[in-house]
Amino acid sequence: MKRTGWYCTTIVWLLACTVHAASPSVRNGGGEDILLQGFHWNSSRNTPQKWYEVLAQMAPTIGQDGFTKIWLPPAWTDQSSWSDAASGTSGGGEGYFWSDFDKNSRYGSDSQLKQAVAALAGAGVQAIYDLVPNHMNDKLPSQQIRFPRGLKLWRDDCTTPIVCDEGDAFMSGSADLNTSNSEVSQRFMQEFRNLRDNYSAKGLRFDFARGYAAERVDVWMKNFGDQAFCVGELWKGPSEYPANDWRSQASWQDALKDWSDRSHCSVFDFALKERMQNGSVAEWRHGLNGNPDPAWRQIAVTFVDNHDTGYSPGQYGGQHHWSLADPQRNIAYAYILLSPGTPAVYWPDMYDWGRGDLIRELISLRKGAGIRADSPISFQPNYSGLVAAIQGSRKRLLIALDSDLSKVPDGFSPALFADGQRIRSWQAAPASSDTTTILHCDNVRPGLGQAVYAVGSPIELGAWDPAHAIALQPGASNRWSGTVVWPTQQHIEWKCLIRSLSNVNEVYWQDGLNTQFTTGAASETAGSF
Ligand code: 7SA
Ligand code: CA
Repeated sequence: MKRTGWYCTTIVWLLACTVHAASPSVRNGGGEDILLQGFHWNSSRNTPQKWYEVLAQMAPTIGQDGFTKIWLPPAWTDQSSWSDAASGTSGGGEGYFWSDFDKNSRYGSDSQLKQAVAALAGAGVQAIYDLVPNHMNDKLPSQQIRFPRGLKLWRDDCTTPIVCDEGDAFMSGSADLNTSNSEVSQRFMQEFRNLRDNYSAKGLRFDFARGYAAERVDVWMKNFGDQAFCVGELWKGPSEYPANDWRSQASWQDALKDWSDRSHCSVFDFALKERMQNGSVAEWRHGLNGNPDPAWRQIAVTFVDNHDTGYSPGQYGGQHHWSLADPQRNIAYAYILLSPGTPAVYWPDMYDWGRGDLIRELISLRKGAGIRADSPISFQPNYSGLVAAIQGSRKRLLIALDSDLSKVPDGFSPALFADGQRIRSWQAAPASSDTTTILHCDNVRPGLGQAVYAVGSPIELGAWDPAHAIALQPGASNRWSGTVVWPTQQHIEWKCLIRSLSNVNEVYWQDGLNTQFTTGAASETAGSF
């Protein structure tokens, strides 16, 4: 008996180990998704059709356009209405001030929701539900049924100095629920499973993620489906953290990665959004999706605008808290659809404002090249605008947005040109992983007002365009050096160049043959004047 017991214990132990599959590094859907935000701020006011009817009707188109997931508006009924004298706006009913889990909402009836989701599933588009666990309408008696007062189910059920909340308050906080309360958490998990089992929820969006603990989201996802897709809306800039919080001194990217590491969910790339709003096109490289580390790129859900930041068709033009200027929208969609991260397209850009053709072409180019959320991207700072090479599994893409790039390296053929040449892209055979090489130019003596550069066949060396050669740094005994990261096993040719600092066209070439080099074959290569 003893031995059997021992075997049994061992087997149980083994099963337990295998059954408890390790949490995924991040629940980002696998990295091949293209998301559609399936609503805008005024969709709940759509007439004559209810919004869910529009979605059911559009389902085949949405699938053919290449979307794999759709972010639905909050399904829980929202009977609120508010008006703001200051801004002269009013609203309510959009789902973010919900009062019950009842799915009969201003977007349509429970059965219309099910019909829409079934039609979308039939078109190969998975439903992502928008959840608002931070708060609910605290003004309606109906909420007393599920969340009675005085039982520490609400933020302000606890007195000072601490409130019953594990995150920020929505506005005054009187509507905040106490997500750390097991009663509240259980009710939410029961409803999340209901969405999964009866409403085909294949993934979740966590609204106002600043309002509760990231760890809570991980608990909820383990309960909903440990491998399912989830994305958090953490819209909180460094200046909004308390001075004693490390994130007040960190970057937008750092705070987003920290939240993702604790929730194991992807995050809307507000770091990229902030650069799109406040930086030049060249600075869009500083989004989470452009991070050198694939573990950072793969958690990003990139977007140009959403129902808060952007305009919306209909009353007041929506909310437009932080809208990207119209002339920048096409190149912004080119960037998010041809670069790492999981791109999310805002409904009106696709179906109301005439960008659908461009977006369809960009989606098909992305898919043809096999670009994924974690794909490598290398930015070429020696050009104006944004020039980058993205390594897809099937093609290597070269993109030039608002750039002065004029010479294209051998091996690249034209892919997509649009928006009056502001968007240009080429594609080449897929390249293998990157390698780092040190380039040296020896025996070189630049004059006053001159410097030393390397110019050569690959894009990293300006495709033989002296104006886009890369600058080298002076070292000992007339040696100038620089480092380049590029795909390995590439045959390249290059030369040293002396160029005037004030006139890119005043150049002195290293004479003789080009230096030939196969990247990765050695860690450095040298030319000499
Ligand atoms: O300003 C934009 C950016 O400019 C840049 O230059 C700045 C950025 O930092 C800066 O660098 O971004 C800031 O502003 C954002 C927008 O406010 C902030 C961001 O943190 C901040 O950095 O984003 C916050 O607000 C968004 C709307 C949230 C973000 O998660 C949050 O971080 N988005 C989501 C959350 C909600 C709420 O669930 C939704 O809000 C969004 O659609 C969703 O995407 O009984 C309670 C109560 C009382 O406490 C109030 O006093 C009373 O007035 C109720 C009443 N409140 C009403 C509100 O006044 C009214 O506006 C409420 C019941 O209804 C409305 O609230 C709407 C909200 O306006 C709307 O955006 C809410 C509920 O219907 O639904 C939406
Ligand atoms: Ca809260």
